[in-house]
Amino acid sequence: MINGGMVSSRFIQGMAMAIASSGLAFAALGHEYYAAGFKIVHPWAMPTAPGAKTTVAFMRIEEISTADRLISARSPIAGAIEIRGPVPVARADAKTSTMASLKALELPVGANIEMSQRGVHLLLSDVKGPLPGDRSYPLTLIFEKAGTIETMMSMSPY
Ligand SMILES: [Cu+2]
Repeated sequence: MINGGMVSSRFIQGMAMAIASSGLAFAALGHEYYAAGFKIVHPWAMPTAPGAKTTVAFMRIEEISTADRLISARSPIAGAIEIRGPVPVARADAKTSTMASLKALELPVGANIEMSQRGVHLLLSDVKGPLPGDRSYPLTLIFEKAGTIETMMSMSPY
């Protein structure tokens, strides 16, 4: 909550959405993990239906005080995890981008990274599913400097 307005409004929006979708008068706050040089907030993945082989995972990375790079991820529920993100495509008529596998996600000092479907996210393939929405699974994140961070990925955006 160090960023005042922006975080607060997102927080309130998140709370409102959680209350609207659950019918409950409270919401679980995002779980957090502290690494040397940054904080990881609420790793989560889309629940999957039976038969689905892929899903996507997201998190926020905040309070970055030491530049680092997310270089890989793994989980017992997925055969492989790729870091995906938009990369620019050179075209004569327009600037556009396409989704591609990234070697790493850069964590610049001072940045607040929010993974998203259209931005950077994790793509889990060969998923050992179905993955219902009321569970959590291990997600190991490997950073160049901070090393290996063990997290739990909830199957819910809240
Ligand atoms: Cu959480």
